[in-house]
Amino acid sequence: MNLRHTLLTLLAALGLVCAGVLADAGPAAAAALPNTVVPAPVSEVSNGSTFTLTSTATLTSDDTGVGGYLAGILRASTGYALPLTVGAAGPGSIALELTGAPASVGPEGYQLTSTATGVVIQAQQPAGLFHGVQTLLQLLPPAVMSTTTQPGPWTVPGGTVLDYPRFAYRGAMLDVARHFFTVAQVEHYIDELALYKVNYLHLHLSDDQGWRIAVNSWPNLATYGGSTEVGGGQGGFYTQADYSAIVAYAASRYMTVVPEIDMPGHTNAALASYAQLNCNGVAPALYTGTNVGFSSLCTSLPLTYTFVDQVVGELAALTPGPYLHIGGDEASSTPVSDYTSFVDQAQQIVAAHGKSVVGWHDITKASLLPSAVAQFWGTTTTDSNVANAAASGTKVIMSPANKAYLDMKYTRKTKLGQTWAGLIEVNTAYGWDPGNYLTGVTGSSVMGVEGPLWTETIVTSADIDTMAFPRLPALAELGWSPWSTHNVTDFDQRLGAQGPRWKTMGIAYYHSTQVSWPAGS
Ligand code: TNX
Repeated sequence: MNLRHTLLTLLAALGLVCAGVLADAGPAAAAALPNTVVPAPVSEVSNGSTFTLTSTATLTSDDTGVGGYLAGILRASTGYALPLTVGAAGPGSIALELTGAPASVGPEGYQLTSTATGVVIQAQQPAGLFHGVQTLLQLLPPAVMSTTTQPGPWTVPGGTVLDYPRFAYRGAMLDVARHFFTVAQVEHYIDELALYKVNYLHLHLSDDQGWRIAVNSWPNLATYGGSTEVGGGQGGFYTQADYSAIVAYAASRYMTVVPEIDMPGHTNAALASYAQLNCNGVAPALYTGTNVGFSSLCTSLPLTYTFVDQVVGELAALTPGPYLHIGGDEASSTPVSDYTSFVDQAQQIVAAHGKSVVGWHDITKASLLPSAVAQFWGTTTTDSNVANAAASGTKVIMSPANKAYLDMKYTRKTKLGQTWAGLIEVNTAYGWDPGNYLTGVTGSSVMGVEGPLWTETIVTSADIDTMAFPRLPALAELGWSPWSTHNVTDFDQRLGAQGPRWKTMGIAYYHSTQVSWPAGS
C-alpha cells in the first residue's frame, strides 16, 4: 500500500466518523446515552441535551432518606450548598418524586429524565428512587464520588432511562466467621454493594472457626466461640446492638440482611463453646485451620433442638427481613438420614419464628416447606435434588461456585483466594444466564443471584475490594438487567467506566485485562 492510498483511506474513514458524529448529534436522534451505567438499564434514550449542576442548584425529594443520601454525596464532591426540600417534590434542579412513575417500574424500579434544565427521578417506592440515584451518580463524572471538593463541571447527559430489576433477589454474602470484619467494615461493603443495586446482604455468622453474633441464652458462643479466627487471630463478634446497627444501615441502602447460622456441620465453634452439645459430652478445641466437613451438631440429642430454637429465636427477633439461612452445606460427618431429619426440624423451627428458611442446596436432600429457598453452589449445570425441589416449588438463589464465588482466584497469579471451583476472570463471572443455567431450574424457580465471599484468605477491606471488584458488579448486572442487554463487549466497556469511580473512592479493585479501563484508572 503506498502513502497516497493510505492517506485516502484515512480521509475516507475520517469522513465516515464525522458523518456518524453529525448524525448522532441531532436532538431528535434516538441514540443511547453514554455507555457508563452498570447494571445495564432496561432502556435508555438520549435527547441530545446536557444538564449541568451549578452552585445555585436545589434538590427536592419525596423521601427524606434518599434525598439526604444524594445530597450528602453531591455536596461533598461539588462543594455546592444544594439545599434540600423534602415532601411535595416540586421543581428543583434534581427532583426525586414518588409520583408519576410508569406502573412497569414496580417496587424497585424508576424512571430518570434529564433535560437541559434538570433531572427528575420518579418511582413508586423509595427503593426505586434510591436505585435511580445510583444511575444518576453513574451519569455524572467519576469525581462526583470524591469525598473532597472537586472542580467539575458536573454534567448529566440528557435522556430518559426506564429501569427495573429482572430478579427480586440480588445478593452478596460476606463470611465474617473465617475472618471477622467490624461493623464499620461491613457498612463500608454495604455502601459499595449499593452502587450496583444489590438488595440482599447475606452474613455468614458462624462456622468452625468462629461464632460472630451474641446470643443471650448461650453466651459462650460469642465470648468463647468468637475468640479466634482462621490463622489464630483474635476474632470478634457482634453484640446484638452491633447486629441491629448493621441491619439498620443496610436498610438505609435498601438492602435486607439475611443472617446465616450454619448447621449441622460447620459448627466446631459452637461445639467448643458448650460440651453438652456434643454426643460424647466433650468439647473439642477451638479451630483455626481451613478444613471443612469435620464437625456436626449431635442430631439425636434433644438439647440440640432447644439450642437451635433459642438461637434462631433470638436472631429472628433481631431480623426484620423475611429470610433466615441455616447453612446445611458440607455436612460430611453427619449421616444422610440424620442430616435430613435435622433439616426437617430446623426448617420447622425457622418457620415457627416467622421466617422463610434458606439453605445451601444440600438441603434439597430433605423434603422442604413451600417457603424454603435453596442456594445453589455447585459446579455442575445439573443437580437432580435441586431440580426436583424446584419442580415442587422451591425457589433457588443461583451462586454456582465456578461463576459466582468471589473467593476464587481470577488467574493463577492472583495472590488471594482459592482455586477448587476454578479460576474466575471477569468475563467468566459475567458469562452465564442465571435464569437458564441449571437444568430444571428456570423461569419463576429462580429467585435471583448471589456472590458469596468466603474469607479463609481474606483479611482486610482491601482484600474484600480486590475479590469483589469487578466481579460483584458483573453478578449484580446478571441479577438486575434483562438478558436482552447481555453483551460482553458492551459490558467490559461499561465496567471500564467504573474504574475511575473506584479509584476516586479508594476501592482496591483488580485491574483485569479483559476490561477496557480508561487511561489513568
Ligand atoms: C465451600 S460453598 C464452602 C465453604 C468454604 C468455601 C471456600 C459452601 C456452601 N461451603 O465452607 O468457605 O467452599 O471456597
